[in-house]
Amino acid sequence: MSRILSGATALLLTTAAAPAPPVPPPAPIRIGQAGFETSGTKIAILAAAETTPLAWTLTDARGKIVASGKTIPFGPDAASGESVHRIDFGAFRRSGNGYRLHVGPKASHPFAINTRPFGPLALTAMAFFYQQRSAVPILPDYVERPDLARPAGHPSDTATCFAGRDQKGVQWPGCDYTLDATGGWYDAGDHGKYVVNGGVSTWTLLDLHERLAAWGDATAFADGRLALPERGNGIDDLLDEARVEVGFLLSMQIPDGTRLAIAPDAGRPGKPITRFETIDAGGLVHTKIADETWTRIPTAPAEDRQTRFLYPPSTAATLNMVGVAAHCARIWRTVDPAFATRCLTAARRGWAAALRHPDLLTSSDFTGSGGYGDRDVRDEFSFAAAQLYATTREPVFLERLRKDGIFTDPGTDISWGSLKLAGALTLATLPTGLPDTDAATLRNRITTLADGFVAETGRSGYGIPFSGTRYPWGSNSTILNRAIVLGVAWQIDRKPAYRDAVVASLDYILGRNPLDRSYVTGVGVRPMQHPHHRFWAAAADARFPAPPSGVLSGGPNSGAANDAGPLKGCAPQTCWVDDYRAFTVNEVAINWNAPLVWTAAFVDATRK
Ligand code: 9MR
Repeated sequence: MSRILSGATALLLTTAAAPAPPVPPPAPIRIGQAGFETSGTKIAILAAAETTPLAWTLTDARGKIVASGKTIPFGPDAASGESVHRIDFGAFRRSGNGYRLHVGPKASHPFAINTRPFGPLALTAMAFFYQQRSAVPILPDYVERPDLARPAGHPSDTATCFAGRDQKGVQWPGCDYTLDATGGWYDAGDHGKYVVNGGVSTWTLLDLHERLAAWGDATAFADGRLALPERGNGIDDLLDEARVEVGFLLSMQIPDGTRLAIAPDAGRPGKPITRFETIDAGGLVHTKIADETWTRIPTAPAEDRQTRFLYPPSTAATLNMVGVAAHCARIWRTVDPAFATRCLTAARRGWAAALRHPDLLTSSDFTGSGGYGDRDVRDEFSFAAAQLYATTREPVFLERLRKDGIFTDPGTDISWGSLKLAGALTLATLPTGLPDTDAATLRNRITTLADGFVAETGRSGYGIPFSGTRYPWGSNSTILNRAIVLGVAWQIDRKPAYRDAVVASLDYILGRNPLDRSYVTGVGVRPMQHPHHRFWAAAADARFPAPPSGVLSGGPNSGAANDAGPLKGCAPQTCWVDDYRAFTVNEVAINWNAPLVWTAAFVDATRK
């Protein structure tokens, strides 16, 4: 091992990353650059001011016209800031490469039509997680280029509670214990490890695992499918990877009988922290383990010299761990019963602690790491109760879910801070012991929600299930999380429009957008190349590697329109730049790649 390690270090120091090849100029006809399914939906978008239908042609690799038709004018579209037309060539069903669409002198990039355009994407997007692992060396055998190997970062991530002044000048007292939180995934471009974001990311991957069989592709991530040190252990590779984060989440739980000074007013806007109170903190979960101050780009994980701290426990972090640990308990029951039992014990302990401390909010006032502050933890209670119920079938959790109204309002979107819908998706479609009428109610709510998303594709110029103009930080994940809801709706009643809207979401992410960019590295003709990442930092320092394939950018953030600088006044879908410094639009993160894996695997598994 040490030889491999020093080899990786030497590579890191001596291999100059190849400069990123320039991307070709944008094309006026936008397509999903991963290509189209032979028998699937095929939509391209043309930006053009004309208001009447225009003639389009499709040519094959030899330039021969193989299909033709008329565009469908949409008109002005606020999200893109363009006037657009839709080109629907779904009736053309012949596999091949080098196809192009044309409207007058305008043309698309060349593209492929084949049976499984999204299969490779699911695997390459999943490879992101191995490369985000903390505490283990990233070995050359499991990465696509030798310069992506690196020594282990934070191989012994043991820390005590933050003591000192936060950004608002509050003096935090610290604590008299340490937790060993070694392992897990780094969150994003930074080296923080956050329970809250680990929660939604792990749920997404475990949820995918639980559904693959229902989609007819139980072996999509079977042992050996991913490049992982665990390959050959006889266990599904998706589970091997997810377990890395489950283990981290469990490690952030406070031992029973621990007394801790907490700030009851933390995380409440307009309410400064003026007092601390000592509580029985046993079972609660710390929000994050992270650096005391921000490190620079580039910083290889192994070169991070910052002091790391545990940041205060919160109800939200506790319930994120509870939900995932309960999820773990039912999945690993057959795979590793001892691990499943450990998970269930942690989940129960966490649930009891959250009931004792139901409104311990997260303070976002520390520097060196992200906030993930969340003022409303009702949805985290629903998520945790849903996973606990699905695993144990104990009535107390169902009563809680009823009281919290999951059957009347399961929520509308999934994000790191909104987990009720994630719980509802579990309850609606998995064998959970839920009474039939309740399951039917939930299924109905989910298809109704999906119908609304399909309707939004009709109101969006680029045909995506998101017709708004407020593009939040990480908007690509907002869209892909809607695609998850659509995928589950398809699982419920197989309406083709649901699956088509999932494909539309992926097409948008992969180039069918006004910037004509694939937001996924290594995929398509104009991929993102310069993410905000402390190790994949070739753009900042040629001694560091360029990113691997399969990494999703956070995507357009309409907040950037108000900043002075190149994005000032940008139309929502164009508030993005491929610049490693632009962390509000071009970072990468576990909760963004996870829905990319889910949706790509869904489309691939449900291919005709
Ligand atoms: O994804 C998070 C986004 O919703 C928030 O608006 C933003 C600011 O608080 O933080 C994002 O998460 C970042 C986290 O705080 C630190 N690691 C990188 C994450 C992605 O940018």
